[in-house]
Amino acid sequence: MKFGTLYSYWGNEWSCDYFETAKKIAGLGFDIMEVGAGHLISMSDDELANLKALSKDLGLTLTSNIGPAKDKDVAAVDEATRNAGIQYLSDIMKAMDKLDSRTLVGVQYTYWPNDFTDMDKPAIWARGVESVKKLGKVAEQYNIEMCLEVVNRFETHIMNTVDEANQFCDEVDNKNVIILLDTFHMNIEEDNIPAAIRRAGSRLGELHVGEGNRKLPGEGSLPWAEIGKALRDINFNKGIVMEPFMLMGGQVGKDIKVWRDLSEGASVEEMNEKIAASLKFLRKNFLGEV
Ligand SMILES: [Mn+2]
Repeated sequence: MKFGTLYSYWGNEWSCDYFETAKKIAGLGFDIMEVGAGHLISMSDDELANLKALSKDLGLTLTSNIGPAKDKDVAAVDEATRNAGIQYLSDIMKAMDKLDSRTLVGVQYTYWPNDFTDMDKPAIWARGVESVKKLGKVAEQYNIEMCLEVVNRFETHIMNTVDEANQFCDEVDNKNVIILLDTFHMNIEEDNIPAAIRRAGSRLGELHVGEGNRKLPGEGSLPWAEIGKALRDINFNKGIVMEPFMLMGGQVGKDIKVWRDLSEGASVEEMNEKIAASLKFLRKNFLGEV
């Protein structure tokens, strides 16, 4: 298993200096930096090549995370919107190839967050499957795994459980289209988190980790030792990526709905200490040392 974090831990906007952040993340002992996939298409070929080179030097793997906006919804009723979504995600995968980022995660089967104005789930689902079939071909071409993220009921009505994700992937039927599970979302929707991980099995392409309130693993009450046991049972050897959201304000605070300071006034040094302690905690639990 490799361990990583989303780039946005230290800020409250969906942006950062990836070069500085990569050094910080590697310095804390992580193996993976998860970047905002949407940022990649506005980076020049030189920037992508430089970030690729830096990440190789640091020993960091880069994964890419996307929740497309409504005007790029691959499951939209409107064909032009669906095509715009397919084009957008294809452009992202092209940029990921230049960066040598081989894992695309997020709500790629529709848009995020959903506003629940269209409640025809079967029709949205069917259009999503058709579009993701096309995207799967692009993913194959670039040797990328698309990991469809299962999110909770407040963010989408399309895919809330691992069983729905397995069904969706069965219908897409492409080995490059697999699943991302996230402990924060599973805590809301699944009966049993370790059992859900076992049901994803070899289709689990990445795991997002965070407590039920999106604080760092180890700061809450999710069953981390049992989650680690389930991961070892399925021989999981891919990315475990933290998505901690503790700071108020900005677009992140608004999108994630952080209405109080979950960091409890932590300084940058204390933020670094907290995430390093969480990484140590996760390695211990997931690698079976407890
Ligand atoms: Mn997530």
